[in-house]
Amino acid sequence: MDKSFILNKTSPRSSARRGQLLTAHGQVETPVFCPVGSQATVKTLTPEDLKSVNVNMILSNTYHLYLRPGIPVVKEMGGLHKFMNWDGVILTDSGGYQIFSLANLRKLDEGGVSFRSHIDGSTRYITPEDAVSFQQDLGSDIAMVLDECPHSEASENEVLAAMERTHQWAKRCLAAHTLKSQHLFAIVQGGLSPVLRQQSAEYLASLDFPGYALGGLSLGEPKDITFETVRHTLRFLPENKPRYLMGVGAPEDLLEGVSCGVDIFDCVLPTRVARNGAFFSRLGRLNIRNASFATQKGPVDPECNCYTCRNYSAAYLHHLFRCEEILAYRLATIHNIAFLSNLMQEVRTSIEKDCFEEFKGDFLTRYQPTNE
Ligand code: PRF
Repeated sequence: MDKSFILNKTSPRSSARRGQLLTAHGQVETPVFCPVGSQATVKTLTPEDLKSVNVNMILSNTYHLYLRPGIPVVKEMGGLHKFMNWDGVILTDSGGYQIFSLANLRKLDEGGVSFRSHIDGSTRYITPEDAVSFQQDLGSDIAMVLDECPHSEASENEVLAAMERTHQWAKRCLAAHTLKSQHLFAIVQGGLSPVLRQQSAEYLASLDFPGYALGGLSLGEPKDITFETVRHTLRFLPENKPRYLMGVGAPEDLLEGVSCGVDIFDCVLPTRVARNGAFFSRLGRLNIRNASFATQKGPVDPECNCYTCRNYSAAYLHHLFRCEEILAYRLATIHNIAFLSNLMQEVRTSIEKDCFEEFKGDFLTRYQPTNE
């Protein structure tokens, strides 16, 4: 698997790109949104559910699987695809970000990072070489380097130190990586500093990874700064390699990311908000718990053709949520993933037809974003 990406075309009036990701478990049409299955499951959905809404790539998390059930268990079960009965594409995050967001008592040194498990408090130590070896054992199609994502209030010196450590670790990850059927992607850091972002992108580009992620964004900074940073950083990354914006998944942000030239996105947002009763629609998020849905005979989203909207009234979904019935979470998740899958399909078609900018403009005219 030496080539990981075919770039078919770039939009004439923005940087939006249409491409294909090539992996050991098939081809993925880009731009693509990847649902998150941290614990080897996209919460409440089976692989058949995912396929029925045209999802063929998911993200899983090395950090979660390392703590439970443990990497050796997944390896013994024949790898992550077999373990979870998913024969589509799997991208695994390295654990870098999760150690910084979930684990306790982190301590970094040049060698790696020590932390206390958020599950049982046990002390662990992971090196960049471990992160690669774990992902090789999982057998994911795309693996990520171990990185340090500085927190949003970090000083310029802390952001610089995290970037330099991320560069050293990226080099070590690349040297440790031997699995030919897996692509190892680098992660650009550098906070919100244009100088550091350029430096990080140029350094990692010089190491010639098969793909590049933008980390350290969507951590609560204003949206215009996020996308200014994305646009700036992408100028220093190779055209012909896939670009992945980590942790972005609101519909309006996917459109902005695509227009900057991003090919891959992932986020827990659509599945997480579904379990709170928020249904995506072309007008924005609708909360099914709202009393206005109590006797609505039609579907929650009349413009949607997903399994949930074809078969269940808004009134029934409202009832399930009010009773905290388990089916509620599954039906809402199916809808939100179908919504994003359809949105990205329309994005791809519009890029092919040279009308992505019009599509984006029309979508944003109607869509009322939720501020979180
Ligand atoms: N690094 C890694 N995973 C991530 C991030 C990061 O910076 C982010 C930040 N938005 C989400 N997921 N390894």
